[in-house]
Amino acid sequence: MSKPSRRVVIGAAAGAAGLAATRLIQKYGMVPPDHYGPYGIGQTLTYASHRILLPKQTLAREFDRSEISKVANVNGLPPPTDVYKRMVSNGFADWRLTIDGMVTRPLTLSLADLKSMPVSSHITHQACEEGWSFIAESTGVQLSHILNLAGVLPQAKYVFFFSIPEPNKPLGGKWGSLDMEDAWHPQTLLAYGMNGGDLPLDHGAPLRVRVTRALGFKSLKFLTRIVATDTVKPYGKGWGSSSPERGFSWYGGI
Ligand SMILES: Nc1nc2c(c(=O)[nH]1)N[C@H]1C(S)=C(S)[C@@H](COP(=O)(O)O)O[C@H]1N2
Ligand SMILES: [Mo]
Repeated sequence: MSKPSRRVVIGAAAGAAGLAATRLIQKYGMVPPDHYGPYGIGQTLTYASHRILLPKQTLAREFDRSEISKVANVNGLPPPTDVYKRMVSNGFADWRLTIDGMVTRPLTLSLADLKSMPVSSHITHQACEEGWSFIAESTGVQLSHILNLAGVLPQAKYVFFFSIPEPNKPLGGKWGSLDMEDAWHPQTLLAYGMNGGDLPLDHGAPLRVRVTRALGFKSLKFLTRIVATDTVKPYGKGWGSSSPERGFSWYGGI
């Protein structure tokens, strides 16, 4: 039998080290849902090292009002549906947000309900993986407030978000999820306002999530439903969001 080449030996050693790291990471629940997706071990190492090494609940930098960008780019237009157009034409009076899954008190909230809750806002930087970014003020309700109202069970591991349906999209529209660290993070908002006005249609009206420590794609727009769950499996390919199914990662942390 010929000796295995140097490359094979190094490859095998790296593979074994990767496997050992994966086991350890699995033990501590640090495997991102798209570990088995196109990004594999790389995503696991990024996610696990962020969650292990970075202090919990660090705040993203906040800016001064004078630093708000003159232009805010848009990625992802409103659902091109009659249902959405009708919602727009009556000021989203019929729009509802449902919160269910692993909660003790499922909720159905109107925009007025959300606006009557304690207001939270921040001026932060939002960056898209496509290479542009802007600074904007987001105003809304802390997601943690809603999670407390709904009584999220301690076993929940993820909070899923679903956008208002669009035709011809898997699961009827964009969807995604946050782990509990990002979900409970004090800057994570359910935002209905931007730069002092209502959230513009293009930026996700009537409600979007704003996640300050992640790339823009984690900040799902046009929300309609929030689900607390301990498993990513029932949704799509089980990679935690529609993004890894389109070639992006799940985590997106920066
Ligand atoms: N429903 C929905 N949410 C979405 C998107 C989308 O296409 N549909 N695009 C995402 C991406 S890639 C980015 S960068 C941000 C852009 O937010 P903005 O349009 O307010 O700048 O929204 C995210 N949320
Ligand atoms: Mo993006």
